[in-house]
Amino acid sequence: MRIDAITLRELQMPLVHFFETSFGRTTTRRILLITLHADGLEGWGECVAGEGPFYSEEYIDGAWDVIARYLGPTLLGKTLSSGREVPALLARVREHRMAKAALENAAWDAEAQAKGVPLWKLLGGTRREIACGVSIGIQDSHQQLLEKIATELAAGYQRIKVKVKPGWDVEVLEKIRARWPEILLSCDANSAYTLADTEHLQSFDRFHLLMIEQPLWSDDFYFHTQLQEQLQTALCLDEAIRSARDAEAALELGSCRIVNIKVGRVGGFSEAIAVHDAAQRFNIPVWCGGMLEAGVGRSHNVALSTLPNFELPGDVSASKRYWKEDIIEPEVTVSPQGTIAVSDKPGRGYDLNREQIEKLTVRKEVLRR
Ligand code: OSB
Ligand code: MG
Repeated sequence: MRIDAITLRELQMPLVHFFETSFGRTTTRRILLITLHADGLEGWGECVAGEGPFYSEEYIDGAWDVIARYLGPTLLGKTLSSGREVPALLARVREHRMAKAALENAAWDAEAQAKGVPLWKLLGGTRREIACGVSIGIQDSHQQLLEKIATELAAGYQRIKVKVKPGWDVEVLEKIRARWPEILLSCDANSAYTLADTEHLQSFDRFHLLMIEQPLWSDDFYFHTQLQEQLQTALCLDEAIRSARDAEAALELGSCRIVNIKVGRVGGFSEAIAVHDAAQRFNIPVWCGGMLEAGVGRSHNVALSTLPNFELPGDVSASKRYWKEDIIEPEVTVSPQGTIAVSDKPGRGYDLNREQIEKLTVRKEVLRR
């Protein structure tokens, strides 16, 4: 595949319901979509960077800039036989993993179409359906949160994850457990605590959570090890794991017992597969995280989740939980058993809703040699 042109677009997509974490509230997503034009094929990728540099240092305007100035021009005119070749080509640029992932994943998307195979099989997937959980943000009231949980359980989701932060944690978990003593329940702090909160976090043990996700600093392994040693509950790292090397360091240190994989956070499918494999060597289960993706990113998450070590329900859920209308056709749907079935169609398995994409596009740039 010779890369003839790269299109960048920004879509503005209002969320059906705001999403709040310990670092802030999102009401409208700004989605950066990439199209690689190669041999008459179109590979699509979605950059999962946030609107601001709060989850990590990346954000959409920065990603757009580094793609338009550096990463895109590096790929233009190159002939690729596989998405696997992209990381080496982009390696001269440090970090900017979410920006790189959007390009690399678009190349895999095109490769799957060119080879006439489903993307999930190309990635090494083995599952025909994936297990789904939901991530529920901080709400305006406890009542509102409990109602949301009831709705998602009724829809069949297999695991509930709630966002926590100091002041929105123990009381919330107490109320959830009082109503649903047996459900698979976890919480995600997005780095809202410090080691001074160890005793407070130990008090979460009584809720029998599946895991506590990223309680401490976003760049830390060492202090998570100290915390893990003092907790019964398993820790899971999200933000801190940016590569397979990070996963190996964290697992060797004992910083966590579960790993969240986000393909954007680790820089693309090649590295996501390497993180998956590293965790598997340590007998550590992984699950697929989400970044409030629109349909392109969501379909890529579905494909990744079919790899064998994705043993726990992920945060990849139905399009309609986020969007009035998604940008793919069909939208991602979840069965009453809380699963998403994967398609045998070549490529990502979901067509683009081009009319919807055009309608939502607020900015567009085409890179050519
Ligand atoms: O930490 O997993 C996270 C959303 C934005 C940024 C960080 C996170 C999240 C989620 C939402 O938890 C997962 C989803 O439903 O896409
Ligand atoms: Mg998280």
